[in-house]
Amino acid sequence: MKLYELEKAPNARRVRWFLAEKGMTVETQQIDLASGENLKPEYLAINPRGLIPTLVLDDGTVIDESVSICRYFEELHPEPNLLGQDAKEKALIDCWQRRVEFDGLASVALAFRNSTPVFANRSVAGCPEPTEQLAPLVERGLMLTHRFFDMLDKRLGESDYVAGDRFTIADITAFVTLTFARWIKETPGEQHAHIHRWFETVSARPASRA
Ligand SMILES: N[C@@H](CCC(=O)N[C@@H](CS)C(=O)NCC(=O)O)C(=O)O
Repeated sequence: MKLYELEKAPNARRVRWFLAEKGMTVETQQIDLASGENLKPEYLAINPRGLIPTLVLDDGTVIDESVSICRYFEELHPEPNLLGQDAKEKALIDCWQRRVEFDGLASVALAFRNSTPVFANRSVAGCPEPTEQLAPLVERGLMLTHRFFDMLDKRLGESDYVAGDRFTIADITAFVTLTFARWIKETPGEQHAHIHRWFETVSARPASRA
């Protein structure tokens, strides 16, 4: 199997980190988003959505969503468990993972894609048609990012990790979201003490450097 990805890209980092937690390695190929390699016919023949990460299995099956790729690896290598052990834990981890992804990662991406010069006219990831950057969407993305910081801090005031008392995929998505937010110069403030405590703990994991 082969994983198409880009070292710098937040979604690709989620998958790399997940693999590193499990001590797994797979063949990878870097796809340069800045130069638009993901929108060239060669890559669109692999993934018509023009997105990374994309996992292609030996039988040609294409899996092109980060969490679905992680789910596949979890089935292959169940330990350490990152997606939940029983019905309740699986549902809660999925719930927090999705909250962080939709409320946090997507909000940072909205502000980033609509403001970064390298994506001028490419404000929608994977879209080959020109998509102009829109200032109101930057404003919206920033507002939602701040709301996300408040929500995450409140959550981490209630539990050690995002989905409960242990490290899971929800922490990977949240941590990657916070480091991605630095690209738009947004960081949690002094009032977000729970985030800072958790961030320090999670940064100490060797796989966080994957
Ligand atoms: N929902 C997808 C999102 C994937 C995504 O947006 N990837 C970005 C890189 S982080 C991308 O491929 N961007 C393409 C582009 O910049 O045109 C996932 O979770 O895998």
